[in-house]
Amino acid sequence: MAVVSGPVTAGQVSFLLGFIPICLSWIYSEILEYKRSSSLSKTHSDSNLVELGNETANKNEDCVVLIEEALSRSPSVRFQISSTKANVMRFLSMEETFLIENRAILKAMSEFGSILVYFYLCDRTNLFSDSTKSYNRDLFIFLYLLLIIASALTSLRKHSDKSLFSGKALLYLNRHQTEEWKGWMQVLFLMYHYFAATEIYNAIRLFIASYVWMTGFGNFSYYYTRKDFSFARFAQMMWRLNLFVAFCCIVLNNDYMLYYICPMHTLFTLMVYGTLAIFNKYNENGSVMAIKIVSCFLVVILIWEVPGTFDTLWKPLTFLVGYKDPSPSKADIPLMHEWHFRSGLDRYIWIIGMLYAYFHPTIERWMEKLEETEPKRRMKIKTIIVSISLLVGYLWYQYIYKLDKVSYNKLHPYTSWIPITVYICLRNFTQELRNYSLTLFAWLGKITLETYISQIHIWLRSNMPNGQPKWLLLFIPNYPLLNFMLTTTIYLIISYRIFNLTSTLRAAFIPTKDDKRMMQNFLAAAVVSICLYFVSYVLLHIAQTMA
Ligand SMILES: *[C@@H]1O[C@H](CO)[C@@H](O)[C@H](O)[C@H]1NC(C)=O
Ligand SMILES: *[C@H]1O[C@H](CO)[C@@H](O)[C@H](O)[C@H]1NC(C)=O
Repeated sequence: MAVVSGPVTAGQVSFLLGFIPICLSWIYSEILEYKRSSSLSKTHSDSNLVELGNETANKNEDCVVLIEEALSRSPSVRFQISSTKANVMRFLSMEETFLIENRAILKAMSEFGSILVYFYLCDRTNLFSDSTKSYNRDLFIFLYLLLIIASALTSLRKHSDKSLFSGKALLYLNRHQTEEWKGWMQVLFLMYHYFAATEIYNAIRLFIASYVWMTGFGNFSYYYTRKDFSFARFAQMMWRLNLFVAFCCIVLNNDYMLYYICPMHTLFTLMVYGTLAIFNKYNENGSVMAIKIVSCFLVVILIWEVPGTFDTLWKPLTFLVGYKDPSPSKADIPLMHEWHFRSGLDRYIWIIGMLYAYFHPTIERWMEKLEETEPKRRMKIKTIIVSISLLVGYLWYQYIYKLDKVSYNKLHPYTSWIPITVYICLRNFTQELRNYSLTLFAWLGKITLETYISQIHIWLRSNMPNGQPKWLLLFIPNYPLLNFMLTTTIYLIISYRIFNLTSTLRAAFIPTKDDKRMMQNFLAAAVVSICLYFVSYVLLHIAQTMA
């Protein structure tokens, strides 16, 4: 399949114009640091040894910690005090102390940029080749079971953390469980893409619904208990959800909607945030909460169920949520179709997630009481709950899951809560099941966003701007399984790096308690981007007229 890289865009040129100087100044800062430390070691060799020791110890720690430490340890705390504008000027004038102090940030930015360059090389050039997908049910199930067995043998962990609400033993959907849940769904989701396992389409719809359910559940719990509606917190959340995807869109010249999970989670996160932030003084009041939840349902009904509202409402944002599939068979589909379809499928489930989070303490108390009742009665109650769950699950499977794709999608928004509830009941009906989780899956669950975005370019291949990932990235021709292993390894390592880099850069650019500084950073970023874009635009124009 020939690659269509498309014309060079001003966005891509701006990226390069920003990336190259950052990379060079990082290298320069390392040289400066090297010189400084070697001149230091001549004078005080003893104290330097200690520092070296500290530094190697630090390397194993989280990057965020490293940067924060570096900031507080550095001789000048000027970085925090001096304004963003001053920092930009110091960078532009290549001030040596500034570069040395901010080595770690420059390094993180360079790595982030290099990963994007790697994305481009894999997806939009002929440097590597591609192959077609093929599905074999036997292999698919084999690989999945193999992973489950491997992770059960090596990473089954018992947790003994305390519950957030009661301080007693852990109950009901703790963090380990949600992350593990995300992880095993994500594995199936990714394998579904890799092997084109179209027969599990309905299950994939359900997994996405579960993620959205967790968005409602997790964010509601967070804002309800912490009551932190600060701008900084909000910006951090948006940064986490959208920083990497924004750069992918620029560098690979894609629409935001190609990565539909991101706009979807952003939208529903905003809705949860809005629900709780508006009149947040009254969140403790049960009837206010009831009104809020009912309004959520009404808003969703108004937007998605009343014909025409959706298009009218989103039309001004077409540049953001419009999507045009370049494949010829999809030429007639309206720009807004993808967004309507994707967001519509899970329009209710985030509210269900919020409801579950709201009643979480009640259910937890009830569970505690249940655990304290005498064993016979407890067994009876539990058996009844499990039997009902199994029966409901079976009925759902028989009458809804087995429908074909189109009829299933029609029912999905109204029924996806059923299997999710069944899963939650079964996943933790005994204390043992509750306390254990598979760490390997939980690890994968942490990086779902990154694995979701990266798969399109460095594991699969889309080969053209906005293209769906219909091909596989090929490093080792004629050895599909070895190739699968190699590309998967690189892909997972890179996804994990992106996860870490996003939080490193977040720590550097979004101060937690300084809104004024954050506004300055934001303005500076806007000014720098506009300048870069303008220069790139002019350069491209000149290049075109000369050609
Ligand atoms: C809120 O939802 C987003 C999107 O799913 C998620 O990334 C984030 O971790 C959630 N926040 C909390 C506090 O759970
Ligand atoms: C499922 O487990 C959670 C604890 O993980 C508990 O709170 C919930 O009530 C349990 N459900 C049933 C049906 O036992």
